[in-house]
Amino acid sequence: MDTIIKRIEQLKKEKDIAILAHYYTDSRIQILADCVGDSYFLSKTATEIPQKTILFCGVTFMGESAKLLSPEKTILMPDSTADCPMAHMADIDEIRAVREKYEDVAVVCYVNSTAEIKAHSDVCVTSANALKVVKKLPNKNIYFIPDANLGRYIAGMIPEKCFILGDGFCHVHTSIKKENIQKAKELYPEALILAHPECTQDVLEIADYIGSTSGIIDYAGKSNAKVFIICTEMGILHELEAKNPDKTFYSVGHRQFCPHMKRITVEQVLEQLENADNLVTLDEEMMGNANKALEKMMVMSK
Ligand code: CIZ
Ligand code: SF4
Repeated sequence: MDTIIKRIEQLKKEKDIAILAHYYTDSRIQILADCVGDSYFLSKTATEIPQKTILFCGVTFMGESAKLLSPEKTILMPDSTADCPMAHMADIDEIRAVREKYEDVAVVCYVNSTAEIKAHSDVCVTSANALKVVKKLPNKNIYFIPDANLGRYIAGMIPEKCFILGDGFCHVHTSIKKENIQKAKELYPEALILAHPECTQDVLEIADYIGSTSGIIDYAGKSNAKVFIICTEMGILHELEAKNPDKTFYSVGHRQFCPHMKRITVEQVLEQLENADNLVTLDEEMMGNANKALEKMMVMSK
């Protein structure tokens, strides 16, 4: 493994390639990355760093978002089969049907979606800015896709709007069960429960804090509590433990890991640095439309 890591370091320098990795990737990937973060932060970082070529260790929709925000850069993916099922859980015909049925509707699309779905939406949101963006929309009706759990959570905080929810879900976050959290809480009564809004409603109801991956990391860092039950993908424990050596973090089930993110291996990272042949490419017209939805989000989330 040491020789592989040395070769990766050498190739990165030689070819001037930056490695970005999502919090949900294997900790071995996070260690060798130049930057680790959530999908939106990483896409923004891709626009800001000087390197013209980026190796994005994440699932397809994350690489697509990086390409949308940095069309002039080369975005490489270590594993073209690492794809997020939820990103596909919205249907273009269904979007058209909703637009026909409701006069005053905004199609709001969570960034965990394909570029094609983004291109058919009015505005994108992240879990961190969804509340702010949707509140500002002039429309009475909100078609929220693809994640029903995030949509329901946001809808609960904006009672003046009428939400039509998509039926997408993340199988990792929905596998986190309230009963298992309660069992963990019996063992560690002083623990705070920190949950991602992709979790089911009953889990969110018992959470002490609900937020994005970055939100959870910030909250745990600032909190006076010493023990936490973490209700999101367990790759985040790497960053939480590194930043808070005096605190303890528990996950609640063996299925709390994303098999798609975990497909990415150190060997694939090396292979992509050597061959640089798995590029993210997107149709120009689709890019233009998807970008409009992303740019609208940036303006509205200020
Ligand atoms: O569930 C995911 O894949 C998340 C939260 C991704 C991200 O960073 O937005
Ligand atoms: Fe998709 Fe869920 Fe994996 Fe995130 S954790 S990439 S939403 S399957």
